[in-house]
Amino acid sequence: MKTLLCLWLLVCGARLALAAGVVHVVCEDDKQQRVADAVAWLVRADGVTPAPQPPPAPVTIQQLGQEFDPYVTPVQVGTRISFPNQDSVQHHVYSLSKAKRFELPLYRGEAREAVVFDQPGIVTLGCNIHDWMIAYVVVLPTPHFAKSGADGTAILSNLPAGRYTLEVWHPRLAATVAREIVIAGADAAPQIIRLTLKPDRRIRRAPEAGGGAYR
Ligand SMILES: [Cu+2]
Repeated sequence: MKTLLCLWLLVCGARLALAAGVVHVVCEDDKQQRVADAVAWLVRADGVTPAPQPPPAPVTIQQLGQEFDPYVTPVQVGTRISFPNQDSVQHHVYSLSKAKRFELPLYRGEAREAVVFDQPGIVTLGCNIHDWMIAYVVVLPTPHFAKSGADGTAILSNLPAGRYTLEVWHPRLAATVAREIVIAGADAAPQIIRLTLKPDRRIRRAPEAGGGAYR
């Protein structure tokens, strides 16, 4: 009987160790309203380098209706991003951020080249022609990341068991929010993250551009 119990514990333990964990990160503001466009990611607390990953899949940030779409794009370091312009007007996409400085001079349709985001950090995108156009690329040193949807939830999945630092960023946060979490099995407890957001200071879209209010 004792042997059977030991065997059962062993099997369960092995299954726990192999189980890929999932964490729901629920982002709320000070009024308990759900917050979209927050980026949540996990970094291993033990400093162990994750097993080599295949190169991250390329990503697209388009310009449509004289806005960037999507507004926030999290990627892993090394990701190649293309910036197709779907509008009839030309755009001039640039970044002055330390993590990636680049410029794609005036163009329509496909940009001349994709841009590789090779350093971690927050990259702010702008357009030289349209001051209201702004977007963010969050370049992360981990494959474990997700962005919150309209329900404020970012779902991190396929997580090996272990201790992690969970970090959350949003364009209107003064500083990244961090906490330690443990992934022990398939279902970790949801993480409710309270974000103290600064006022939205995005420039109003020029009236002659049409389309009314910016989103
Ligand atoms: Cu533009």
